[in-house]
Amino acid sequence: MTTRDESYDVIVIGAGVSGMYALHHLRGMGLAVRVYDGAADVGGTWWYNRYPGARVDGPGSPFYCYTFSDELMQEWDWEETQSDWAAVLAYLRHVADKFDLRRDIQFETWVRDARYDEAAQRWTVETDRGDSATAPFLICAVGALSAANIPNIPGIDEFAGERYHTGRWPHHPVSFAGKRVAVLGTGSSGIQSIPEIAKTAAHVTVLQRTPQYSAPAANRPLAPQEQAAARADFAKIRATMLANMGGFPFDPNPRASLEHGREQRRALYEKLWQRGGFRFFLDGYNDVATSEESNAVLAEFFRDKIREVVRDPETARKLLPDYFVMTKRPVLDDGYFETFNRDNVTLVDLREDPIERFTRSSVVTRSGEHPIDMLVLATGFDAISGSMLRLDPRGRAGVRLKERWHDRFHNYLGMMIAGFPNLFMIHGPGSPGVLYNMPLGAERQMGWIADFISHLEKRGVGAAEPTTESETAWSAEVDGIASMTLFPRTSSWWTGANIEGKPRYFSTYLGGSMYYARIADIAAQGYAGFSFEPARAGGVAGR
Ligand code: N01
Repeated sequence: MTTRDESYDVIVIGAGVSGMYALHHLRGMGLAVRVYDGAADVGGTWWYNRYPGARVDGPGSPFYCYTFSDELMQEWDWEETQSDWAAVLAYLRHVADKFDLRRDIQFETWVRDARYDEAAQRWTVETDRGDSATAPFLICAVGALSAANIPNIPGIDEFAGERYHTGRWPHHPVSFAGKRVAVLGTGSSGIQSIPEIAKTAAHVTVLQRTPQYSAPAANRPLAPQEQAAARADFAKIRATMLANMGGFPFDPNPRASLEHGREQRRALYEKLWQRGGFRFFLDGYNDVATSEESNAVLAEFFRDKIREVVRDPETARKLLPDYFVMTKRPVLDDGYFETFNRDNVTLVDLREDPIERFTRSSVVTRSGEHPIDMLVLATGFDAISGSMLRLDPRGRAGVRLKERWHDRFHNYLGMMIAGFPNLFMIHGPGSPGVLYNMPLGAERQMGWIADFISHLEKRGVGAAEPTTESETAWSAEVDGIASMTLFPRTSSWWTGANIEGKPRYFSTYLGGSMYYARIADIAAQGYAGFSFEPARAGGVAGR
């Protein structure tokens, strides 16, 4: 075990998409940066989520990537429209090689403590390897979907068969052949993995608490001319991405549902369904997430599709969702509903037939016992705030983040927290995070953070943090935007409903690209809403 005690300008926690970019950007400013990550290599979420069927399930390649380097864009070939985890990880490894990132990243190292020293105006982190390091700035690139949710169900730890969580999938091959597998959870991860598992398993028992609106992923090879067109036009495409609400390369959809009658709407949905992909959710009508009536037409369209595909009417009935479409994270699938027509797949609706307990070799629901050899937990994450709370940094006066966030994830601009000076979050609560193109969002937030650090350096500021008043105003803005939509009205991981005891509110900034105009404006006002403390010794970066 190595023991070091070192000082840097910036410490970054996490070497996923955000942390890798943070390192590259800060290094370009001449700052000394140390990155820590618990995994053995770069990739973050893509390092861990390697379950069968794991693919990009948003608007896909070639736009789920960094945009900061034209050379990178020109040289990397994507093979499919919905890249699988291995392809995304290969890309991220290439980025690490190209920009020589690994020399400043310490892998297989878990940061177990981060605390602020008010006198020194520095953060100190301690790792499970016995290292400690200090820096005036701490950037938490800890992932919005990183802290696995392991349900607390009686007997679950007594189950003696193989057990895997999709977000912690093992690196050794997992065989389903001849096995009776139960999959708990039907979010994106469950819906991507169930059809794959069913191909070879002896039997799959799908344990569903909430049915999903899932659209065809329509993954296909990316034609060389599509890739070439994206490269040739990348500057223009990037400008479109920056302007788009979700950070994607499309123009805004101007069509409101009022323009069309019910049958016309269904005809448009049918056309979009045949094309498939994430744009199914975006290219119909722009008021689906705000108008109950518009939403209801799309919901019924989905339910009809499920009834058409699933042959057993009782199974189809259990698969019909009954909440507003899009108010849980939209899901894409490759033959999910068709899987229920296989003889080796059974659906258990946990709302009618709840789990009572696990035994060494089975899951017992109210209606009886289901013998199983393997349990796949596709139960998601303590999302958005969970990985920050797992880190649980200590700010001024040793106050823990868990105390500060016991009722709400108080923050300003989704990046900073009162009482935790010079600590920045990427994709934290209060930012567009999970509702924005995440690599692009990481670049844009990091650009703002870097400018802020330069500003502090130039002015001899030692500690900067938001005022609690500006946090309150930001909370009101986040809530105000969410309340104009149907999103907060559904129980989802977006609202914290999947984790017992978690504050229940829609914590993501739903204004999309508007957010970047807001934070630029705050910067232009001389960083309004922050309080500043002069540097005590050696300047802010201690250099
Ligand atoms: O997790 P989820 P996920 N008893 O929280 C159920 C992104 N992603 O890993 O809906 C019974 O969505 C839970 O039920 P309910 C994407 O943003 C991206 O699938 O809470 N059931 C739900 O069905 C996605 O949205 C990609 O009632 C329990 C499921 O488990 C996000 O990650 C791929 C339960 C969890 O679904 C999370 O997706 C995959 C319990 N105690 C994911 N606890 C790509 O782009 C939970 N559930 C590649």
